Amino acid sequence: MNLVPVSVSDYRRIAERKLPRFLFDYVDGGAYGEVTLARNVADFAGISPRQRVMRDVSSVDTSASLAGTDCAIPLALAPVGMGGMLARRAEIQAKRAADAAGVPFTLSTVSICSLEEVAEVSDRPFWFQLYMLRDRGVVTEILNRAWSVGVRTLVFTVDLAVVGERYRDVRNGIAGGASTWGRLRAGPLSYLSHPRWLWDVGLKGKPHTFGNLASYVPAATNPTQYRDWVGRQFDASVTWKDIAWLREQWQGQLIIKGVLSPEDGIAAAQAGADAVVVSNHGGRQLDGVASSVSTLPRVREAVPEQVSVLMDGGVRCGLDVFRAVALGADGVMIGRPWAYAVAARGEAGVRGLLEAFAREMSVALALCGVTSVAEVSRDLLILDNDRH
Ligand code: HOC
Repeated sequence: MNLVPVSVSDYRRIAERKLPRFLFDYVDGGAYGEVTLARNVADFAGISPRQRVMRDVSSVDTSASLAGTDCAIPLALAPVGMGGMLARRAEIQAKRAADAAGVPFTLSTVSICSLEEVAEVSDRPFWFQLYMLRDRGVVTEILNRAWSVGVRTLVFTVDLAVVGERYRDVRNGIAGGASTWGRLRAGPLSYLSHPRWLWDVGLKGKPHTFGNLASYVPAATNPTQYRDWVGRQFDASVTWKDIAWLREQWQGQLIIKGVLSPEDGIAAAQAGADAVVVSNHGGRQLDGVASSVSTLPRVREAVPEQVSVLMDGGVRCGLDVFRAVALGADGVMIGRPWAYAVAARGEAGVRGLLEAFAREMSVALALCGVTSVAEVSRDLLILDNDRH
């Protein structure tokens, strides 16, 4: 099939063909029955834009500022764990594409490429995502490393005190038991059935390392050992007091990701967050919870005006970015879309995806009769309880 990808679902289809099953499922899957994963997408589709005509939309500007970073569209690439395995040094490819599109790239704690490697791509700053690890010394050291390579925006994930139960990962053996990695490395047949880059990824035959963690897990010989280490390090005792501690350690912008209730939005603001991300971790944590987009308006209403509100989960096109902004978001983050695109077509795929999002956002503004992001408001939507 020679599909020219134009939409996220196109990139997804190509990614599914190219990636080994366990890796595709890791990205594509959610928790339990994947109810929230589906809801995130479906709830966007239920939001109708209000078309307006004859309003001089000959010049449309999609630019915005997200937590202090100027962006060509109000969108940032979300952190994707093990994202670097989706293509050869995939996080580097995605960072290049994000630079070209003028949007921030967020590197995950559990990335394959390290902070230092990503910083070499360009002078354009990137965002860094961190979890609270039991070893606060490691947290402080990672923060210092991030700062010293130019990161000024920290995305701190708060919805992973424990890892959600993901049936696909359990079935595939990369969670909750037998190790796929061990099986994959076991013999020549399994070697041949997986793409070459998955094995060498520029590391000359060495196993994958989690770039940011390599020095803390020096004896690791395969990714399972990193996952085990990270699993043991997740601190389930963490509370908002720890965020106050973190606030003291980090002088840059602090974005708290994983808020799904107004009360938690308020608590994040009180702990010193500059921004919050309304998120259910892409439906990967507690299945059955509300979609991010349906929760967004209540969180926006609750948190003080000076705290930015972003959202992620279910954003699949530029029109969804428009919908989120109209519901009060300053912008969105996208995870799976860039993961599919980089797996499908590498850097060019992510560039193509981001160009499509920008075009679609621009069309949405124009056909709703406005020419800038600042003019986008709830009035440009028809919601269920509105009279048409
Ligand atoms: C034990 C390591 O955010 C995801 C990521 C990272 C999880 C790391 C688990 O898969 O949702």
